Parts: sequence; structure tokens; C-alpha cells
Amino acid sequence: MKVMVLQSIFMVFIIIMVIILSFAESNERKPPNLIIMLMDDMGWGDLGVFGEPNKETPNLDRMASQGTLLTDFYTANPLCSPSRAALLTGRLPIRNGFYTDNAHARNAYTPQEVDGGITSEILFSELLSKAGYYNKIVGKWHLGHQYKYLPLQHGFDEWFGSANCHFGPYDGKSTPDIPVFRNNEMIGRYYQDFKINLKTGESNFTKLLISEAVNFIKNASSSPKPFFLYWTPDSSHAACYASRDFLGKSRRGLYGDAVMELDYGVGQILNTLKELEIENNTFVFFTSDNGAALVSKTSAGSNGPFLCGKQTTFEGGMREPAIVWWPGVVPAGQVSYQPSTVMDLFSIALGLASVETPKDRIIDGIDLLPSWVQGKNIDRPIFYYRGNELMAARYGMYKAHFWCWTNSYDEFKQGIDYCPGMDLKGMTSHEQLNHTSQPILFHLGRDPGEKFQLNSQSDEYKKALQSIMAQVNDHRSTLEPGKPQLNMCDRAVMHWSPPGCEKLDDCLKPPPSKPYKCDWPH
Ligand SMILES: *[C@@H]1O[C@H](CO)[C@@H](O)[C@H](O)[C@H]1NC(C)=O
Ligand SMILES: *[C@@H]1O[C@H](CO)[C@@H](O)[C@H](O)[C@H]1NC(C)=O
Ligand SMILES: *[C@@H]1O[C@H](CO)[C@@H](O)[C@H](O)[C@H]1NC(C)=O
Ligand SMILES: *[C@@H]1O[C@H](CO)[C@@H](O)[C@H](O)[C@H]1NC(C)=O
Ligand SMILES: [Ca+2]
Repeated sequence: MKVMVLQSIFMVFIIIMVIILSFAESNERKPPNLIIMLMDDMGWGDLGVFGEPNKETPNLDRMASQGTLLTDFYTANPLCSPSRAALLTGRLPIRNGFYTDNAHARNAYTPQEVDGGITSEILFSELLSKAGYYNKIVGKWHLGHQYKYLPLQHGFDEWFGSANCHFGPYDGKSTPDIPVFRNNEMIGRYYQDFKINLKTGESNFTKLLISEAVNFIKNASSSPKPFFLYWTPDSSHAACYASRDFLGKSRRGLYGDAVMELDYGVGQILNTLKELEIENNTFVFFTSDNGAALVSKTSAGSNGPFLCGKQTTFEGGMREPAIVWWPGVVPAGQVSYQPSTVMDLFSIALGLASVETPKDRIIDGIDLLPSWVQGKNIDRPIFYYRGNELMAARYGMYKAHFWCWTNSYDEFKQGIDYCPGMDLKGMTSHEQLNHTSQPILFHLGRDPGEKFQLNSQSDEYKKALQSIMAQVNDHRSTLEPGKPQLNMCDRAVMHWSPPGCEKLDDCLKPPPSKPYKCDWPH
């Protein structure tokens, strides 16, 4: 009798042990965490590891030495909102609706008065959420600012940051100051509650974004759920800002101070992963949403050897600094030349989470993680859109320009120059030039700065153009442009009284609704 009792106690013990062990094992095998660090208007040439002469990014340089540097990584559009929409939807803005057709080849985004936002798209944050991930965005959203467009309605569990850029201050009469949100509620406004001193460039906002990220990782790491952190600080977007610890530290001025603080933040995030010993189960990616805004001249970032900057479809507008980091999985100190895009992050995220790709729509992203890891490149085209126009396309090392434009003479005469110090005939034009009948071709390996046009009579030109056109025709044959979301504006939709304003006693009276076609000058 005693023996039987002992035996059954022993059996219960064994069963409990098996349950505990299998639990521990399943915990071990939980899908990897995901961190995407997306900078604002930071250029390809801004990192020490990419050759910035002042070498002021030790944390990013270390990240690259511990991970893989991507030389040929592209955004999907040369400005904020469409680029960010492409990242989360895995689709070109012409498909996901983040463009305008009010006029030909115009850059559009989401200022406070825009009526549109992300609508019938599937965001990978939504798919990850369904697959059990815990998601947070820390920083700028830029996919529309009305309630239905905000992150918590699109797969994020938490948000700290703003729907727009930190423009301002405004008078609160013709335009309200831009709110900062926690989750679905405004908790204050830029310049009033979240100060940015435009004279000194001092602000503590990046500090807040760093501690939000670190605290989130600490909290989320103790949960059985994998996490996705989307870290999108905007201090490197004009007007740049940095906290007191970084002001005046850079040899590059305020822009450099902002970059140094962001670099410090990257270091804090990676160190947190190591302290928590979850670095081997966390995929980390660093990039920027578009090229450096050279319009700010000596206050701007750098696009290294590339032509022009933000707003243009030259390499300087769309090629981005990029580092992938995942100790034990992504080799350390490697360089990948694989042509890649922000939209690939959509497909990679689904791959990491073992989520099926939506079948009801065309996805422009590819799960290129194996290619980055193994150093085996696959051929794939890169499309350079500006608004509703395919301006250029790259395939292999060749890039063809079908349309060239920087901005209008009117803007240029006011001193707005997207290619300061760079002037190339037929390329950096202030009229929209249609080169479709004889595209301008460059070899991006021998000529990354797009200075030396291939001779259109040469065999090299003919062969390269043929292979690019095969890709373009293939692309066009499947293209169903999405409904443009950035056509209509209305001052009534601005953030006069977002949810949460009652608690702060900061609800402003909106003007009557008066929809109008937005004006996109460039
Ligand atoms: C930033 O925080 C410091 C320390 O709390 C404070 O002295 C400073 O005034 C803050 N700066 C701004 C611009 O809010
Ligand atoms: C910590 O994470 C859990 C989910 O894993 C969430 O419910 C909770 O609100 C978080 N706590 C803090 C303080 O962020
Ligand atoms: C992570 O992987 C690296 C390289 O494979 C190894 O040296 C390190 O000890 C691992 N860290 C943890 C916490 O397991
Ligand atoms: C651009 O040029 C192509 C080829 O000559 C022509 O078919 C097309 O209509 C032109 N587009 C515009 C908008 O002028
Ligand atoms: Ca940007």
C-alpha cells in the first residue's frame, strides 16, 4: 500500500516535471522579438561606418561590426509618410494609397490638415498581434492622425509619441500645436508640454523616447509573448533637437548633436537586450525613412557619395543606411550588397513570426533574411516612385531614369534646393523632364553618384535597358493603383481636440469642415 502511494506520488512528480520542462522549452522556442529603429531624414553617409568623416556614431559602428551592414538598402519613397506606410504594409505607396494624383509626380505626406490615412491595408503589426506578439511604437507614426488611423487601431498595444512631425509652435487659433499621445489619448502638446527650444535646439524628447523603449523591452521580456518594438524618433528631422548632454558635442552642429543622441539611444537599446540576455532571440534593424534633407544645407545630414537628397528619386533621396543585428544568427562584421527595401521588413517580420503572407494582394517585400545571412544575392528590381509616377528603376547594377525633376523654378528661386552644390544637365532639372523614350542609364557600381550617363548607342546600354524594361513591364502589368489617400485636406480634421483633451482642459474649437484639394508643390 505504502509502495503504491509512493509510486503514485512519484508519477505525479514526473508528470509535473514533464509539464514544467515542456513549458520551459516552448518558452525557449518562442518566436524572436523584433525591433525596428527607423530614423527621420538621416542619410546614408551619416554613420561613421559609412564613412562620415567626424566618426560620431560609435554605437552604430559597433552594431555594424556585430551585425551585417547593408549597402544597397532603399526606402519606397523619398519622404516620411509614404516610406513608413510602405514599411508596415509591405507595399509600394502607389498600391497602399500613400500618394496623391492631384498633380503629376508630387510628394505628399500627412500634415495635420490631411484628411486621409491608412485604410484597407494589412499592416504587419496587425498580423504579428494576431500571432501573439506584444507591440509598441515609440515615436512618430505618420500614417494619418484621425482616431481610426492611429497605431492602437492598427495592431499596436502601446504608443508613446506623435502622429505628426514636431512642427510648430502654432498659435492654437489658425493651427493647433501638435499633440503627443500615450496610447489613444493625447497627454500634452509639443512646445507647450513637451518643450523644444528652437533657439538653443534643446529638448528632452529623445531622452523620453529612449527610456520608453528601454522600459518596454524590460517589461515585455518578462512576458511569455514575443514583442515588436518600432522605435521612430524624429530629432534628426528639421528643426533638429537634442538634450543638454549632447548639445554642442558634435563637430557637425545641431544635426550632429541629434545624431549623437540617437546613436546613444541605439547603444542603450542593444545593451538592454544583452543585460536581459535576450539578444540571441531578438532581430534588430536600423535604417532611416528617406535620404538626408539637403535643403537644410549645412544643417542637414549627409548622403555620402550619392546625388541630391530627400524629395528626389536620385540615390541620395532613397538609398538608406541599414544594419541588421542578431547575434548568433546574422554574421558579425559582414557586408551585404543585396538590393533590399523597407518593404522587405514586412516579409521578414512575417517570416520570423511564422505568419502566412496575405494572398489577396500583391506584396512588394521579399523575405531577404536568408540572403543577408548567407551573403547570396538574388536579382530583384527597385522602383523609385514620386507620387503617382515611376521616376526610375534599378535592376542589377543599372538604374534607368524615366523622369527627372527636383522642384519647380518658383520654389528654387525662393532658395529651396534639393541638390545644393550639385547640378547635372538633364537630371537635376526644375522642369519635369520626360526621358521615357530614351531613359538615362547609370551603372551604380562604377558611378554611385549618377554623374556619367551610359552612351545610349552602346551595347551595354541596350542590354541593360532591355533587362530593366522587362522588370518594369512586369511591374506595370500587375499594378492596380490604390485609392490616393493624400488628395484631400480639411482644416477641421486637425488636432484641435483629440481624445484626452478634456482631461487636460485643452480642447480647441475646430473650424467648420471645408474639404479642399491639398496643394503639393513638389
Ligand atoms: C530638460 O530636462 C532638464 C533636467 O530635468 C531641465 O533642466 C531642462 O529645462 C529640460 N529642457 C527642456 C527644453 O525642457
Ligand atoms: C507590461 O507588459 C504587459 C504585457 O506583457 C502589459 O499588460 C503591461 O501594461 C506592461 N506594463 C508596463 C508598466 O508597461
Ligand atoms: C548569444 O550568442 C553568442 C554567439 O553565438 C554567444 O557568444 C552568447 O553567449 C549568447 N548569449 C546568450 C545570452 O546566450
Ligand atoms: C512621356 O514620354 C512617353 C514616350 O515618348 C510618352 O508616351 C508619354 O505620353 C509622355 N508622358 C507625358 C505625361 O508627357
Ligand atoms: Ca523623413
